[in-house]
Amino acid sequence: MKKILVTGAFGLVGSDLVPVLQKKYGKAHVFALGNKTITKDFDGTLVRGDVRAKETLARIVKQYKITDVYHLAGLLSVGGEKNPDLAWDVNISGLRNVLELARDYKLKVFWPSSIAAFGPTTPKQKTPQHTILEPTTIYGVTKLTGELLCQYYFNRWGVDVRSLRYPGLIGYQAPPGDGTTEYSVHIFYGLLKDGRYSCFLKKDARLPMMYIDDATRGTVALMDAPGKKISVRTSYNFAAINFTPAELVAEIKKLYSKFVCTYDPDPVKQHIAEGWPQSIDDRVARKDWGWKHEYNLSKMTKVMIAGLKKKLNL
Ligand code: AKB
Repeated sequence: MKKILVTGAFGLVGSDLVPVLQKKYGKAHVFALGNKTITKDFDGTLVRGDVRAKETLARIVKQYKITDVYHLAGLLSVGGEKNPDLAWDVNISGLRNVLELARDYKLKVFWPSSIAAFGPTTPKQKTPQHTILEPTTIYGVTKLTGELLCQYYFNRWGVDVRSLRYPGLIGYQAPPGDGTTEYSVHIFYGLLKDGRYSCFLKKDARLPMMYIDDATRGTVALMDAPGKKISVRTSYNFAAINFTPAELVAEIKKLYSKFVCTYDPDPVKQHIAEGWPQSIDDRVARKDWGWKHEYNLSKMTKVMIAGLKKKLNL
């Protein structure tokens, strides 16, 4: 039976992925690694540690007989620009530690890359799987480096590591992280708490996005796929929807006509957004292991509002 370690278990992806894995494999088989942020009433097996501490990770792997790692811990684009050294250390040293342990203990690994691995020289529309990768943020540099490390550990040591280039992910279980696409989560808090929101991107900043349930389903499907179906060992393009802040506002206004959104673009965040693709061609993932998204803009907006209302007791 699998024994699964999830690092970054209390972040945006982990908060939704851990319950999915607990349901599939049983609570006793899923170990949630937290460092600073740990959800108060977490229902499951909590282990504490920092992904930069290889010895701690090795102890956990041995003690709990871990077979699979979902290595989600990492800084995002905006947080990375605030502290590039920390971004490199957590995102790269952490990943190397996991890959080394995966080689030594024959672990299967999932690691998320991001649309941030692309850059201003990448084709912006329907960005192909294999294309120009010249990221300009430290976060993007760590994602591109990480993709190549994953491929290297697969080719050189046979480590079964699989990866997805996550677009902007939208969910309500965890508070929004320090990223660029995260305006699409903050906006729902603004809507429900104040009836208004001041957006840090321009109204026409189109970006690839995905509802979190699609992301967790796709992540588990990739990990479940037979190895012979995996043709990409850097990271798969992975897409669902794309929209601009104005389009999201229009969708929200269908349900809350009085909602007010103003625009006060932050130069750093807007610059990051302008360096990323607007839409992604993920046909390779669809062909290789049957990826298919389920949430469009309207469905995502409705579940976000209902879910966040419940979470905030409104
Ligand atoms: C960010 O905006 O930094 C992240 C991402 C797209 O990887 N959400």
